[in-house]
Amino acid sequence: MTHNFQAIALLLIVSFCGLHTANALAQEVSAPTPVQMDYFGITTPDKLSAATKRALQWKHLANDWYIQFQTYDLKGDLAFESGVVRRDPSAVIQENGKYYVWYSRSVGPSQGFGGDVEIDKVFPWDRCDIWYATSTDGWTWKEEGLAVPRGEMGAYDDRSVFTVEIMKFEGQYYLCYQTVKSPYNVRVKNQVGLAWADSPDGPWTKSPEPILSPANNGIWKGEEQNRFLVEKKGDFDSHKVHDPCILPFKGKFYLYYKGEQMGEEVNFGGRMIRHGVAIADEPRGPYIKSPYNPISNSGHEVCVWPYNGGIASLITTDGPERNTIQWSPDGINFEIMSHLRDAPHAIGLNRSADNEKEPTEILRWGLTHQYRSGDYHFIRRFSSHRMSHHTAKGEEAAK
Ligand code: AAL
Repeated sequence: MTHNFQAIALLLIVSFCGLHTANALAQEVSAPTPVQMDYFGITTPDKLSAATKRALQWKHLANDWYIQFQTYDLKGDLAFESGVVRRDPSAVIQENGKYYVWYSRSVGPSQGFGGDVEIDKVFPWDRCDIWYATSTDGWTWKEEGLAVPRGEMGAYDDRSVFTVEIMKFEGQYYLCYQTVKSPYNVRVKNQVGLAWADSPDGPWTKSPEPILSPANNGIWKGEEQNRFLVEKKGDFDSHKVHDPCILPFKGKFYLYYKGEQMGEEVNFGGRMIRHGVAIADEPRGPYIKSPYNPISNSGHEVCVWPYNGGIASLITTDGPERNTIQWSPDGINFEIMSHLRDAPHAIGLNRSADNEKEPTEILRWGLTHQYRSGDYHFIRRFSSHRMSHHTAKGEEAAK
């Protein structure tokens, strides 16, 4: 008797939920037009699967933002070198008849956070300095040496300077990069520093203070070195501001960055990483964070470029919108323009490209990094090509 009652109750609940869901979905889409039926290959217009209902709501995305990537080894000093970490290449700029790139460089293996963080190297990007290299063809690189070293003991950048980007503006060169102050424990806050020079070969003058810091409104729970224990998470960038990239835009300077939050969570099968922007009237700042932050709900390393009066952004690695290219008319409100199969990480764009030629021209080639092991990372080259149709081998010739 009890069992019967439970079974009937369950049946009622299930059928109510089923009906409710089916009705809700049915109300969301109107009947497909004959053109839609042909395009989506719909057989029975009154029997639409959930996937077909979603497809009927797709925005039409033209194919001119869709690309596929290949990656290659570099030659010369940037080829993989045992015992040396080279990673997070900046954009490539062309000066004095050569390409220039800056990157994070450190030596030796990392020990992680299990030992004494005062002595150990906790990450491959810990105890880094910023080095640079030049090349005439973008394939064979000559390491030129140190560009920006870590600061002196007690400075905001005394532990590591890394993940650098380059901007040239009115004859001046600007490097913006991540900074960490010792001790590098799991709760340490990361900031952004800036250095400037009259020549890409330096000498570089460092800003005495960071130009960007994490939001100060998260609250750690207890004293334990545990970055997941919080009373309050705070803003999307309450823990770290990473991957800075400054673009001149609409008469101002837009500093795009990745935020990490105190008490970071995992969502949509990846880390909960988002991007923000801070805007200044002058290249050296002060940079004021946009009240619209975060400006992405996905992504990892920042990869942004000007296009058609707005800003384009390649979103990789984390979040529901990973592997998309997005575009925004105002540098803040981004819409998805294409979904990609995959994308290289930590891209250094070729800023000497004609970025207005087509949406993804700036991605025809550039630099990226790859992990050889947990300890050693090296810089590689990528290229991309547009794909607007798919043919089998020999299919074109057979026409
Ligand atoms: C990268 C970047 C930042 C992080 C680390 C080095 O992918 O997001 O630079 O700090 O990893």
